[in-house]
Amino acid sequence: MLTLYDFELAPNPRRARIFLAEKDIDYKKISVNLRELEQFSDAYKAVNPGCTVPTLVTEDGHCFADNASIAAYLEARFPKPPLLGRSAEDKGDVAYWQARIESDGLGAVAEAFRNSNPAMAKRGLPGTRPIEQIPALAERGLERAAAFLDDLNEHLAHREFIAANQFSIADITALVTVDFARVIKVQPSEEKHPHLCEWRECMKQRPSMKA
Ligand SMILES: N[C@@H](CCC(=O)N[C@@H](CS)C(=O)NCC(=O)O)C(=O)O
Repeated sequence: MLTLYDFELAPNPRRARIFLAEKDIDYKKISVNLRELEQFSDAYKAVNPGCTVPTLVTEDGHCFADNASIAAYLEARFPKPPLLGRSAEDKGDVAYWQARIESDGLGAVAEAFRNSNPAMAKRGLPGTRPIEQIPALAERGLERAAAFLDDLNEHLAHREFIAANQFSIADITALVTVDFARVIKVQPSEEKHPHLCEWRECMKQRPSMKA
């Protein structure tokens, strides 16, 4: 059986859990408690030397140490339902939006959170090297995250899904990003972001979102 190294409260493993749930794949979960810094234990370093979650380990011991590789592997092995796009054009569109949401959305929220939260002192970026927080980056992250919500709202004005007129990994990443943005107190409002709020409500109806 596949094994997912996971942490319930963190956004990146949640992306992998939702992806697995959408494909209805059975797997075993092992929790790596980031609050207790278990990602830096020797046992976990042996699994993923980058010390981040999620990591997916296959039945024969192959490790995939981030969401991009996990999604590529699962899509190839379990093609249905397709979450990276169907046609060549759709795959391109999904990849475009996935990259944009990761950098302009999740990247912005992480920038604000990691550069301001006391629990993230000397952990401005994930990994084993100490990286000082930069308060100006926290401010920039807040501005970028707010702009991301505005842009996403505009994008969703005439669309049911983020990319290619179908549910995809881009919706998963966007939903996880918008939910996680609560940690920096940036959330969409009905007045300012009606299309984003409507899309979020639809996404929340999917059973996978509880994974
Ligand atoms: N690019 C990676 C990012 C993984 C990542 O940053 N995970 C965070 C949790 S959301 C982590 O493991 N942080 C460990 C730390 O902060 O030390 C992916 O997409 O999976």
